[in-house]
Amino acid sequence: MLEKVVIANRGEIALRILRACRELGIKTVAIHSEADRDLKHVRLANESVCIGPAPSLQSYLNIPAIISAAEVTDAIGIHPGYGFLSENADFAERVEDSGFVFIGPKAESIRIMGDKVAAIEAMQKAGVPCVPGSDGELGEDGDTNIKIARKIGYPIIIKAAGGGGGRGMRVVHSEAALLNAISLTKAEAGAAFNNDTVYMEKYLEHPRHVEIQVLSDGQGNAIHLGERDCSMQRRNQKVVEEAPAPGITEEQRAKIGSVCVEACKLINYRGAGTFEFLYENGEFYFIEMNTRVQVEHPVTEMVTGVDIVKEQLYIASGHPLRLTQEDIVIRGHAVECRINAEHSETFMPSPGKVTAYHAPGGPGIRMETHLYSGYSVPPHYDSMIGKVIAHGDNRNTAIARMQGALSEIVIEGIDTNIALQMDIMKDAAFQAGGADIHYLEKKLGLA
Ligand code: MV4
Repeated sequence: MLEKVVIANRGEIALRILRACRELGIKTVAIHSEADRDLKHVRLANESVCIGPAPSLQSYLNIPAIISAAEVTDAIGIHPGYGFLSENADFAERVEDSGFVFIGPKAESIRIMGDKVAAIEAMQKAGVPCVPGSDGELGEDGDTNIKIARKIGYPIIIKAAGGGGGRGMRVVHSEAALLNAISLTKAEAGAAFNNDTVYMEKYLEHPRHVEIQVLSDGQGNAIHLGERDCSMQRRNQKVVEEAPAPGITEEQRAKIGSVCVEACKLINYRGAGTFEFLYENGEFYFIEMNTRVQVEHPVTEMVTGVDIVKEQLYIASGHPLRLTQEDIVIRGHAVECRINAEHSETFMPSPGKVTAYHAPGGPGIRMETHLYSGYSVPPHYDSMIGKVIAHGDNRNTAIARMQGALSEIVIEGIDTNIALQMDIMKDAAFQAGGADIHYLEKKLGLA
């Protein structure tokens, strides 16, 4: 097992990683920016290293500073968490080249999955169902692209190969708009990702976002931990996630799960990963693979009893997978509400001093946050300050427990989205289950 790990992240996920390391007897090094000296995990870590000023580019994205921190503390591994450098193949490569263990996939896997055209090609080869599309990048010839779009059928969506997470996409409803849309999307992709490669897919108009969690040891063993429904989102930011996905049957779960497991074995994937699907009319369509632990991993942990971060650490230390597919049984239902420091109407970030904080509790309630009374939320980073997760024997119990937990939380001194979360929990469409990815934006009047 890894003796000492650098936690190359901040906030709630840094605390989550620290807790998993602590449980395994792994020493922890908290790297932090000058603005994050007072983060909870920095106080709890065995060692801490200030790696630079507040701006992310000079701290959490500063590769030499992070690797230097690992050197001066004589660490063995580096855990990137999510966001920041977690899906940066160059970082993974430089970590490994510097003699440290990158707690995640091999750089090559990150690189392939970061190129959405290569990712889709790899998945098609592995028999993973994908969205009907251009089967590769679009060329320069307009007539060819018009023919491809005709074959797919409008509406289509043009996507940047270097994009993902909603960046660099454009929906096209008619042939007349196609060629201009392609050149616009290419120009935007070139500017944003330094890669103007684009591809085309059939645009699914009312899909749900259902994703499959996998664990794969890179030694031939892989399992899936079921699915999560992440359709409650606003501007490509997930707001509520849940497991299992309402309405997905055991048979569907076993089928799509085993397809993802076989794909992991084929590409020799190492670590935790998530296959992102659009789900519409009973069918799954692969769109992207995430090569990191995700914000919403706790809902899967609550229904399977698996500690995903601990499994990441075991896999990174070279252990073959400790779990078999037979070990994975989905029990009950879990819902996660993300808690953001944001204004309830404008959604503008609301940093500042938390003058009072009281955690929720009770059966099935889990609060993942680095907040404490007196902590000041800095303005430099993402506005998510925590997640409430509620587990119950069934979905209704999980929701009822979530409503209770949301009513107990006290966060004074800053604005939060707790009122919005309460509103969603009592929304009829949410309670019915199976709302599509556009539902919340329509409810908020953004569509
Ligand atoms: C799509 C789609 C509809 N049809 N692809 C958004 C981010 C990235 N995960 C891909 N996304 C989408 N791809 C096809 N062919 C709709 C979306 C989409 C979306 C997907 C999942 C969750 C939220 C979303 C919000 C807007 C658009």
